Amino acid sequence: MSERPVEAYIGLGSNLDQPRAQVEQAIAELDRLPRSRVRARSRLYGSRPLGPADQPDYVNAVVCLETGLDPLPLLDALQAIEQAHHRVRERRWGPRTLDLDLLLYGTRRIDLPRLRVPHPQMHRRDFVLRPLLEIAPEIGIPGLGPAAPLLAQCPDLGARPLV
Ligand code: A4P
Ligand code: MG
Repeated sequence: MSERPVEAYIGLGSNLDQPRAQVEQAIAELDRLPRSRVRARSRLYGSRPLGPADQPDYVNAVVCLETGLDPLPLLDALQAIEQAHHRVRERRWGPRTLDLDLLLYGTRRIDLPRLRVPHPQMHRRDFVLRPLLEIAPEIGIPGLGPAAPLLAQCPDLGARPLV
C-alpha cells in the first residue's frame, strides 16, 4: 500500500455468461490488485438494460477500492480484468461479460482521452447510484455535489438488490 492510498469507486456490470458469477469473481480480482484492497462492496443489483432493449438484464455492483495505484495504472488493471473475462466489444451499450468503470478517484477530476473521472454518466444511472449510496450514503461527486439527491432525476431502470 502506498503512503497515501486513495478511495476509488468502481462500478461493475455484466449481462452475459452467468453475470452474478462474473461480478463476484471480478470483486475478488479487484481485491488482489497490487497495493489495493476492497474496503466495501455493495450487494448485487439487477437492472433493465440502458441502451438497446434486446439484451438481457444486467447485474451491477459498486466497490470501494483503497488503492495506491495512480489513475491510469488503475484503468490499465481494470481493462486487464475485463479482458481476462473474455469481454468482446461489439457495440456501444451492447451486452458484455464484464464492464468495469472507474467512477470516482478520491476527489480528483480527470479529463483525458482515455479516462474521465468522475465517470461522465454515473449521475444519470440508478444502477450506479443505488449501489454506490448503499456503501457510501454521504458521498459527493466532484463538480455535482452530494450523490443522494441525484437519484431522483435518474431514469428508472429498476435497479434493485437481488435476493
Ligand atoms: N474511459 C473513459 N473514462 C473511463 C472511466 N471513468 N472508466 C474510456 C472506464 N473507462 C473509461 O469504454 C470505452 C473507453 O472509455 C475505454 O477504452 C476507456 O479508456 P468501454 O467500456 O470500452 O466502452 P463501452 O462500455 O462499450 O461504452 P460506454 O459508453 O463506456 O458504456 P458504459 O457507459 O460502460 O455502459 N445497463 C445496465 N442496466 N447496467 C449496465 O451496467 N452498462 C452499459 C455500458 C450499458 N447499459 C447498461 C450497463
Ligand atoms: Mg465502460
